[in-house]
Amino acid sequence: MLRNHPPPSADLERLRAVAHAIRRTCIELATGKGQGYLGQALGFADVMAAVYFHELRWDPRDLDWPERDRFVLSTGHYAIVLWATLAEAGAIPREELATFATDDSRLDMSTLDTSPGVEATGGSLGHGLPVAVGMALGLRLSGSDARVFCELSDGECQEGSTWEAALSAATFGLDRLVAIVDANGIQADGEIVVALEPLAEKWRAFGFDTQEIDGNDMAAVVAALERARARDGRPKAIVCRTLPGKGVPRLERREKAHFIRVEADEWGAILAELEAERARASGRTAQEGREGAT
Ligand SMILES: Cc1ncc(C[n+]2csc(CCOP(=O)(O)OP(=O)(O)O)c2C)c(N)n1
Repeated sequence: MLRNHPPPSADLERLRAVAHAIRRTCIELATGKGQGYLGQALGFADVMAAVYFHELRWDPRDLDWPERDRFVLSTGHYAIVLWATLAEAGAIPREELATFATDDSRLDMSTLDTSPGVEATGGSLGHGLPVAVGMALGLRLSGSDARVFCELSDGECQEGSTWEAALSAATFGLDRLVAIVDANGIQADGEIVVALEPLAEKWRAFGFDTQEIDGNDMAAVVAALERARARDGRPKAIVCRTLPGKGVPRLERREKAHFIRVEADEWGAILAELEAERARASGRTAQEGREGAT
């Protein structure tokens, strides 16, 4: 029951299994279209699993529940990972995934105002944090204790509007606001073109209580989310270093991972690599557990 917040302790293995299922669905969705924004979705799947299955106060059966925490997906083109996450939680029917990116579907390549579980559309980059700041202020003014989580990309940290919103968040002491930056090191044509580093230092300088973590390490993601619960008058930022294509070695090595298009017969190999990697990672975790016990 996800309304009961927070669970007493993180079940990391369960969250890793959820992240794996999210990745598998993302690949299936991209396979159906022969292409998609898959690299960043695979990279961000661990964070999505931890946010939706551990941290967020929400009800998959009632996405408009007024007391829900808000999750703003600022990068609309990450939609595929949101659809996969919502389907995993039962918030959208799995059959509906078959409509992905077809005319009149609620589930498009980017978020729509008609899409389920979308607090704000995000196709035009740099708007998510400003909207999230407004939401956090509005919720506080109305006496709500709901929190606002805002995903944003490293590319969006090149937008002035992001930093204007950050200044406001700190000025207004929005400590129920958590900016989750997917620092995956890429933007449209490959590597980041306008220097961002040291990125965490920038968030700190703007008044955010900032953590910098490996966003593909489930234990680190859960610990950071839990630490970000502190009511200390400061907005929170979690800079997540993630690997585009995570979980599929041939995609992890790919130079251009922003938009992935492969030959029709390669999708099967991509899914097979995901399953093999998961088996390897589970084996490693079990081995570490045994060694830890001795
Ligand atoms: C304001 C705005 N400018 C440009 C674009 C076009 N655009 C879409 S995705 C993208 C790449 C941005 O990089 P990042 O946000 O880091 O995303 P990633 O490559 O990790 O998916 C760009 C420039 C846009 N959607 N909105």
